[in-house]
Amino acid sequence: MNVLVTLSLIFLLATLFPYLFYVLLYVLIQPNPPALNTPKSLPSVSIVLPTFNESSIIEKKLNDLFSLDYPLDKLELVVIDSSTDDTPAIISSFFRDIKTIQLTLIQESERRGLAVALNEAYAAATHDIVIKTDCDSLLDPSCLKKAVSHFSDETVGAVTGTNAEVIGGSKVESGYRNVQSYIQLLESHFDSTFIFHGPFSAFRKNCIVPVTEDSLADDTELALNIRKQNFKVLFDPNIKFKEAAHSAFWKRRLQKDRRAVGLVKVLLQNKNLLYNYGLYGSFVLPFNWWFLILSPWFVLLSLLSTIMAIFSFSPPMAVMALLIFLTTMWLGQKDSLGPLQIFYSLFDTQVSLLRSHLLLLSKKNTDGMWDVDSNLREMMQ
Ligand SMILES: Nc1nc2c(ncn2[C@@H]2O[C@H](COP(=O)(O)OP(=O)(O)OP(=O)(O)O)[C@@H](O)[C@H]2O)c(=O)[nH]1
Ligand SMILES: [Mg+2]
Repeated sequence: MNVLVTLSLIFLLATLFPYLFYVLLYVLIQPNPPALNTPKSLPSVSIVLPTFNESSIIEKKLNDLFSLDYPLDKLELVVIDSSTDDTPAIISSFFRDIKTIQLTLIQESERRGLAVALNEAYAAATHDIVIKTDCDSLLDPSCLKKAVSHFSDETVGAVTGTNAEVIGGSKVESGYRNVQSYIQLLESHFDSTFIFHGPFSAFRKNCIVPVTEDSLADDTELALNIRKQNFKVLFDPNIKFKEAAHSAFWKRRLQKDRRAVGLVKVLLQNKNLLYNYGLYGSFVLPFNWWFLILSPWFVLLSLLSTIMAIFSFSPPMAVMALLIFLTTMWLGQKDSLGPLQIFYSLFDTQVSLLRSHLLLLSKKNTDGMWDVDSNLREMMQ
């Protein structure tokens, strides 16, 4: 067989191997979501909400928090706001006549980035369990009770949930989220999950340590720090939230590539955890290295060697193959690939990861501040 064809197959297999291995493990093990332990009484909870110019959706978010199935007098809302619009005024007026949820509104005189803001908000939270949520997400009313129930187990330090419905209906995002949920359930079954999600993460207050000030994956970094303190950090697919996302290729790059930079940075900064901390360091983290750091290069090498292999047989066929590839990509980002859509979702993830590597290599990653995506806010309305 042609060397290039062989190489192309090897790289393709190397890309798919961790996914196939996880599918096999999933079928063999059939992991269940972590069991819910009903607490004797519901504890008081602090909800941390960072806000930056969210005037278009903040009222919707506050109404969503008031719809949680939880005694509202046991909730404290800590808002850390860096807005230049009237977000804080809307929050103050919302709470003017409402006394059920206790409000702590911290206003920054200038924007210092999300991670810095969150460190301050976590320090201000007064209850033993702290929930972090984003403005541009909606929570299933049951998610707080479910998350709290996991903390009856003294070994649990943090809990996250799943994006069960993509606002705006992006199939690219929902395909990726489905795969991610299977991966996270398996990780949680073995030990702890790696990725934590901004729309809903729950932490044991006395485990919280400040995240790095330019972090672009604050939730994941905090969860990893909690795992380092030998607490389990769980994924429960029954804890559900909704978040908006795009399908269109270039619109997607704004949010997805930044998040990828954040995750890759957390992995690189914590290399020393590999092969420590039980199955977390010997199974969960190595596979995340494969998914997030090795796979994107295998995808690139696989594509290049395939095109070169076809070119070595027939140059016109190589051009044709390239056109077919580009058309498939174009259909994928339009959610029009039918049963093949899932492969495009995975490919899109690998594009983000590869771009994140290039950004990190060129030191062009950001200082922890970004423009809020107004299109996503419109979808949320
Ligand atoms: N206090 C504070 N909040 C921020 C800052 N940047 C973002 N936020 C808030 O943090 C939450 C998450 O920010 P997003 O912009 O939604 O981050 P994302 O979900 O990764 O990206 P997009 O939804 O694509 O914009 C939102 O509630 C924002 O309002 C900041 O610098 N300071
Ligand atoms: Mg967001």
